[in-house]
Amino acid sequence: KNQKPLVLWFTGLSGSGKSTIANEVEIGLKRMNRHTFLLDGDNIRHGLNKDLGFTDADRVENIRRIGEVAKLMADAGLIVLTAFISPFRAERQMVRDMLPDGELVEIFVDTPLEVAEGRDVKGLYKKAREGKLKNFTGIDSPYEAPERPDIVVNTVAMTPAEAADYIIKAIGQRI
Ligand code: GGZ
Repeated sequence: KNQKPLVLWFTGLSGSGKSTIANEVEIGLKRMNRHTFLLDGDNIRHGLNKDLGFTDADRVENIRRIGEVAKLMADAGLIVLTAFISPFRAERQMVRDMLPDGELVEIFVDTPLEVAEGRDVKGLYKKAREGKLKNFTGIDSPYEAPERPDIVVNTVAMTPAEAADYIIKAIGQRI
């Protein structure tokens, strides 16, 4: 059976687990012989979007370009996974509107700020609290949680592997 194109759009705070979970989902989809591509900070913010920082305007442009790239890849038949904070509702809606009906799956990686900040793997929250890093999401830049996400994963109750299984089951009928 031919696979249907799909964009799995992960949104959540820095340190919420988006990249980890998206990686696990990609591994699962590959095991199912699906062709996938994961867009994340490593391949986008260091390349196509290396001219962009973290002002509101730059984040909007970051998400717009990622949406366009995801659309091209979905047009080529891939299952695209994206792992960016994507803090603004309006831009997530813009991406949804860019794509054919039903092609975008918004996945909210619902990790409370206290938990993400408690992990602080890269020490960025600490820097932000000390005022050494400006416009940090959740500290002095907003995160607008999705109101009607297609899928929500609670990373306090679930491991990344469990969250990935849950997501793959939830999209089961659509792939
Ligand atoms: C938020 C920042 C910032 C600021 C650098 N605010 O945990 P990380 O390191 O690996 O993930 C964060 C990443 C966020 O980039 P995105 O492209 O996902 O953001 S957005 O969708 O809002 O455009 C963090 C790092 O970049 N980082 N400065 N000020 N995250």
